[in-house]
Amino acid sequence: MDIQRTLSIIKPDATAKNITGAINADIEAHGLRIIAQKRIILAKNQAERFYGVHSDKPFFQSLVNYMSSGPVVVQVLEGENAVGNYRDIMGATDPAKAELNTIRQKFGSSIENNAVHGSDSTENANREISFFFASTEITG
Ligand code: IDP
Ligand code: MG
Repeated sequence: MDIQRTLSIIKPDATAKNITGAINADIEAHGLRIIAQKRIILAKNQAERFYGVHSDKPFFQSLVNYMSSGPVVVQVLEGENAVGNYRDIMGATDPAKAELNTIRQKFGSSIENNAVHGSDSTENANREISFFFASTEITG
């Protein structure tokens, strides 16, 4: 067993559609446990720092504007192989290319407005979890 934690974000397009519960149901149906969760609005400079790795990409400014355009739900997911498992449950970045029944295929609208974020490695998961949560806010 490799029990891991990963950071998930339900993005502004999904909170606008009022589908937080539907996404959470998918997460839980796949055996992941939501062990921390809060609904917040990201400041632009927070979104810039969070996505700093993409600062040289042509879509960076648009991504930052989008991520700070409305509420997001940040959450810590725990379970067997949580990082890779959640990436599988999410589907490809572009909803049009995502596997059937993945969260992005079902709920995403475009390559940018793609409903959810999930950490891409255990190292980034740790960094991203501590970006949003104090250890006292996480109950395993
Ligand atoms: P990921 O979320 O699947 O890990 P990344 O390449 O890390 O994908 O990109 C981060 C986020 O930036 C994506 O989830 C999406 O919201 C946005 N994004 C990625 N590629 C594009 C693009 O080509 N155009 C517009 N937005 C993009
Ligand atoms: Mg990524």
